[in-house]
Amino acid sequence: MFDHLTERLAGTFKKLRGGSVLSAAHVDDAIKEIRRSLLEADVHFKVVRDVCARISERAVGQKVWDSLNPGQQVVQIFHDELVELLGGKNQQLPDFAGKPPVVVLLVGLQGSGKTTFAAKLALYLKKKLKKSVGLVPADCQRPAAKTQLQILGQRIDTPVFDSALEKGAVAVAREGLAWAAAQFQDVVIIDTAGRQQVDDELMQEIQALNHAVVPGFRFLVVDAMIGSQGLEVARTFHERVPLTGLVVSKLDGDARGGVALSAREVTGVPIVFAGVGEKIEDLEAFHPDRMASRILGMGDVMALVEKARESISEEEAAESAGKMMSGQFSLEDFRDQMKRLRSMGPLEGILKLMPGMGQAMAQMKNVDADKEMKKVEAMISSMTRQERKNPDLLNGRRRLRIAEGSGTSVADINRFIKQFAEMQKMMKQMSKMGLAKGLMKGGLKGLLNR
Ligand SMILES: Nc1nc2c(ncn2[C@@H]2O[C@H](COP(=O)(O)OP(=O)(O)OP(=O)(O)O)[C@@H](O)[C@H]2O)c(=O)[nH]1
Ligand SMILES: [Mg+2]
Repeated sequence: MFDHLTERLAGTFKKLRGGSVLSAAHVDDAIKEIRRSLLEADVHFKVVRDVCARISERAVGQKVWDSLNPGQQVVQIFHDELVELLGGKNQQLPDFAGKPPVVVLLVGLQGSGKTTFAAKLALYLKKKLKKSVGLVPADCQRPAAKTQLQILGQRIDTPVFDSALEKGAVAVAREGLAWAAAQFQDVVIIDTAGRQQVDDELMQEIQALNHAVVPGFRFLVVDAMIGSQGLEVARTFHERVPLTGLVVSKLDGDARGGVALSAREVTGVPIVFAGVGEKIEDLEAFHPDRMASRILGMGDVMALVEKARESISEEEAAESAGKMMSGQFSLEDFRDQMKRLRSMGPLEGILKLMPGMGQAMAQMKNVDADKEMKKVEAMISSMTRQERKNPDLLNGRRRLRIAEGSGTSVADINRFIKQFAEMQKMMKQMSKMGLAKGLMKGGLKGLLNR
């Protein structure tokens, strides 16, 4: 998601340089690209207009900070603006507290991922919040929906109400609520029917449901692929049943996910969860900060750390993330990291998360990444310890020796060293932009201990 935007912005900001005050020309140049990219990412044009206006207002006339060039500064401003737009830095997940059973009503268009999310949420509530959960199929349009939920419920060992679908959604929901209360469940999740488009009949049904069961939480599930029409969908649902949260599903796909920005902006309610796959475990808390960083081509360092945590020890993960962020990442660290990466699974997915790699990947489309990695490993292994610590030592003679030792060419080595230097630079920039501080200040530790 957002990959194209990332590439586009990286290109633009490379062009922006110099000057001690941000000029309107600097900013305009960047904004033009940002506008185009956001539109291409399916962000609704009104949202695009607003955010671009906000950025230029904040940016023009600002003094360029000592450590940043104008391009980076516009990125920083845009980053902050995007984080705000997506919900701010300190967004918290709902606690699902209240007088039991707390009712969660799920609404959304057909195929948006409601039923899947019902099961995902149930699993999350059970595992993370230690709640007892009941599922109520109230989709009376499509009888198969009940079976679908029953199968999912069985898989996560969660009771599913045996709805009498012929009675209609409102009666089913009422009975389901009574059933959950009788079983002393903490939370009851009601899965509703979808429609291909927002139509009045559907809206009346969910309004009636809303009155009948008085949900504490009303979530709209939107498919990341819906495009800019997502804005209207979100607006309409929100007008009929005031939403308390948004869930964006299918963020694992190719969709650029601009709908996240649009729906959030038009409803003002937080995006709480992200669906990232078809499996019941594929649910994540929505992180505005992460998403914004990703948009700006900084890579998704947090996700990388999380992924790393699964396959390496916590100390190792913390250490290498710390080094990365402080810009003291040596070739030796890089080689160690690569070995670990290879044990983590499909390389492409991992590389996408690394700062600056989005662009590199685009150039690498036809390259066998695993073969390349082995080559790089061989190169690093043929260097002396000192060379690995300080690549500046690598003069022509040394490069020739390494090429011979690793079965590669001097050109290969030159290219790799250049790429590595760029990666290091990118990491340093990221840490300057404050990302490192936030990460190290508890963020990382908290993440690792979760
Ligand atoms: N890749 C991916 N697929 C998803 C995700 N969430 C749901 N799906 C798939 O999307 C399709 C529709 O999901 P459902 O949960 O049945 O959607 P729904 O909103 O309940 O659909 P209706 O009940 O027909 O309105 C299914 O094939 C799901 O496996 C996700 O986060 N990622
Ligand atoms: Mg369904």
